[in-house]
Amino acid sequence: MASAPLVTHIYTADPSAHVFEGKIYVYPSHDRETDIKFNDNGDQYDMADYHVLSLSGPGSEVTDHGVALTVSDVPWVSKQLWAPDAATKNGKYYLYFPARDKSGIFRIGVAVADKPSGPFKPDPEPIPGSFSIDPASFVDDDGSAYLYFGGLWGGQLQCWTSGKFDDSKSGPQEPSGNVPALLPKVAKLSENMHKFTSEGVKEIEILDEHGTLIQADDHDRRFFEAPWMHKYKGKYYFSYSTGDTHYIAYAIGDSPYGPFTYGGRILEPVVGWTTHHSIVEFEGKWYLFYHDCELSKGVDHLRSVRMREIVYDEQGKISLAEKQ
Ligand code: FUB
Repeated sequence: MASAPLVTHIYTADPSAHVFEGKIYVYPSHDRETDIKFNDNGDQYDMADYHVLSLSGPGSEVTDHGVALTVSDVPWVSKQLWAPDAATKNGKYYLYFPARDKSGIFRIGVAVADKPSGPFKPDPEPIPGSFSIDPASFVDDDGSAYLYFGGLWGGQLQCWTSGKFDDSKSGPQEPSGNVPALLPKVAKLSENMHKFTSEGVKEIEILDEHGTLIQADDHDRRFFEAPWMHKYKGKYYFSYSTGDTHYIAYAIGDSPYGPFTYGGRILEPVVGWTTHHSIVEFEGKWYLFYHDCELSKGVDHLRSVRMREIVYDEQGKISLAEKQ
C-alpha cells in the first residue's frame, strides 16, 4: 500500500528524516521543472534550493518552513543542490549538502542554523577533502558524529579511485566483472561539525553471506548511492540505493565503520528511476521515508516524499509494516 505524499505544493525527494525537539524534521531535495533533457548523468536533477518540512507525528499536518538555503547563498557552488541531510550538536543544527563546484566537481558543503528549520548559513568553502554526493550524518550514542557519502555515475564516485578527480571517468560508468564494487565512504566529523577529522575518509565494506565483498556485477546488491546509517538494538544498519536495479537495500555491522553484511531489501522499485530514503525512530516505532514519481505521473526528476512504518523481526531483519 503506497502512502500519500507528505506535501503536494512542491516536488520533494531524497528525504533525510530526524527527530529534533520532539518533532519529525525532513530535509529533502526540492525538485523543479527543467528543460534539461533526461540523461544517465542526472543533469535533469537541477535543484536550486532546499526547503525543510516538519510534522508533529505520522499522519499529522506537514509544515513547509520555506527556503532554508539557496544556491546563490553558497559562493563555491555552481549548480545542482542534491540530496542533503542534517545533524544537531552543541545546540546548533548543521545542514550537509552536495553540489557541483565552479569546475563541475561534486563537493559537500555544511551550513549552520540555530533552529532545525533554518535558515542555514553556509561555510564559504566545501568541507576540505569532501567529494561525490549524498551526505548522510549519524551521531552515535557517545556523541561521535560521522558523515557517510558517495554515489556512482552522475555522483562521480568512480572518478576518485586514484584519490584525484579523473574526469575521463565522469558519466554513467563503474567497474564491471568479478571485481569488488566501488565502496561508499565515511568520515568522522570534527567536534565543531565543520570538517573531517585527521582520520580522513574511509571505505565502507559491504560483504555477502560468505564474507566476500559484494562484486561489481552484482547490481541487485552493490552500493550505488543514497547511504543512510541508523542503529537498532546496538547494531549498525547501513542502507542504500542499488541505483539501476532500483532497490533500497541494507547491511548490518557492529561498528559505524563496518564491515557490514548484506541483510536484504527494504523497498522494491518505486515509480521513477531514483530511489532514496532515510530511517528514523519516533515514539517507539520506526519509519522509512522515501520518494517516488507517482504525483508527477512518472517524470523522473519530479518526485514526492512519502513515509511508511517498518518493522524488525527477531533476527533484526527489516520489512515494511503490513498495516500502515
Ligand atoms: O536528487 C538527486 C539525486 O538523485 C540524489 O543525490 C540521488 O540519491 C538520487 O536520488
